[in-house]
Amino acid sequence: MTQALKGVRILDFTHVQSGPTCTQLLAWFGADVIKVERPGVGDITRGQLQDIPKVDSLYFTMLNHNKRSITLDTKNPTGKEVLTRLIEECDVLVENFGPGVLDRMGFPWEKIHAINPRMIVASIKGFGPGPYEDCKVYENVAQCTGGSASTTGFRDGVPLVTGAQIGDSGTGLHLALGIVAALFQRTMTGQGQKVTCAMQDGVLNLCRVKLRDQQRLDHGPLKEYSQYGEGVPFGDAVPRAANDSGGGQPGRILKCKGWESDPNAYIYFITQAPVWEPICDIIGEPTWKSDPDYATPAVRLPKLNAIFARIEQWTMTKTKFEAMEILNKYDIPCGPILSMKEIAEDQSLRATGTVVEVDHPTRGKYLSVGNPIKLSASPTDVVRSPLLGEHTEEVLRKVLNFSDEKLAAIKASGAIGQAPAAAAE
Ligand code: CAO
Repeated sequence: MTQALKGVRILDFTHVQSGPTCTQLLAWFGADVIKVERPGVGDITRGQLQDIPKVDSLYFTMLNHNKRSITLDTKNPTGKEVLTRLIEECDVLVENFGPGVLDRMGFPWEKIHAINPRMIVASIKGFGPGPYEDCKVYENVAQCTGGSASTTGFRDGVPLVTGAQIGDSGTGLHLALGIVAALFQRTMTGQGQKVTCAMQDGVLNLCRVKLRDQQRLDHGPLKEYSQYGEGVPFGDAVPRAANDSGGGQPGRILKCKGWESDPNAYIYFITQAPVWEPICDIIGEPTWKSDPDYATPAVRLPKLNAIFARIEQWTMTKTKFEAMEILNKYDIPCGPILSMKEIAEDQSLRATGTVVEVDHPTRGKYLSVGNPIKLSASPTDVVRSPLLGEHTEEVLRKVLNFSDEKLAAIKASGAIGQAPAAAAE
């Protein structure tokens, strides 16, 4: 079986998290991803958050599977020649450098387009054109500027960032879609194009329901938010709504049996209108089915706190898994709060390849997230991340067809640094 992006060659100038997320996805769909790293240094994450001395960090390995690594100093004149040849041979250049870096390197879009008119140049920046376009950005900055932080947390507390990396991995995912769209368009036009995605824009795209609520505020209070039932007036901006679903189907995180000692003994419970009657039966309030004060979604909205408190009396008598099993029999949408430990041990996630065990020559075995997007005719086999410069010679010989003499001259120029680390497999 072949893979969806087989034959597509990616020149990968990404680093840290946002860009590598994108190119890892492309590699998982079968693209040949050639990651370019600075000789002797590499992606900064190789050495960050190291849990084992001198071994590529999990931060790096978990974002760079299925890629090849070459070392190349693109500020070195010979390095620029090699880069020019790589641009000729590749289909897509992906980068998430700080603003202006590619231009300073001597490879603005116009030049790349002139070298290879079919090349797609895909970039992540913190902000799009405007007052902040020159700013460097990391995950939490994007969460704050994209609307997520102001709407996350408790009403009386400070804004909160979320553990889901919506700024980095979220934007990488957006960029990957832009790249495949541009590749598809190229099949008809024969031309490359620029693909850009700003982290602020990516986060906002994921926070669109809050922009929806911002506009609904102009027409009255947000009745799905618990503060409505509490009689707390709304201000002029969407408030933080804690664990309220805030949507058409009210939901909350509720305690389950064992919550006193287990920080994750909770369940998310949604009171979807079509299953209101079974909910009433299960929690022991059958009269709520016909009681005009409870029978319709609209009359329940001001009483959400009291309703969820009553449901919680029931969930506290069950473990989160028992509650899930009972509720699902009646199609009541709910989900246990799963810890990372529980997810790591979940055999069904292993079976689907969503969680994979990978072997690495210097690290040994570790767990990673596999491809969350499953294509029936393009399976993903997760391959360990490359060592720094592991494929430099291989790429220069086989992709660029450089001779021994040419390779020796490049080595002598210092453009590819020291001899690449050998894989001890
Ligand atoms: N050879 C020679 N030089 C190289 C090179 C190579 N192979 N690869 C990179 N470099 C140089 C660049 O030319 C640049 O040098 P100059 O500043 O002199 O032009 C430098 O290394 C990289 O600069 P940078 O601004 O990208 O890196 P940084 O560590 O200062 O900033 C970051 C990191 C992430 C804040 C910045 O890249 C950024 O804002 N990126 C866009 C937004 C983004 O993706 N953020 C998410 C990161 S994940 O949390």
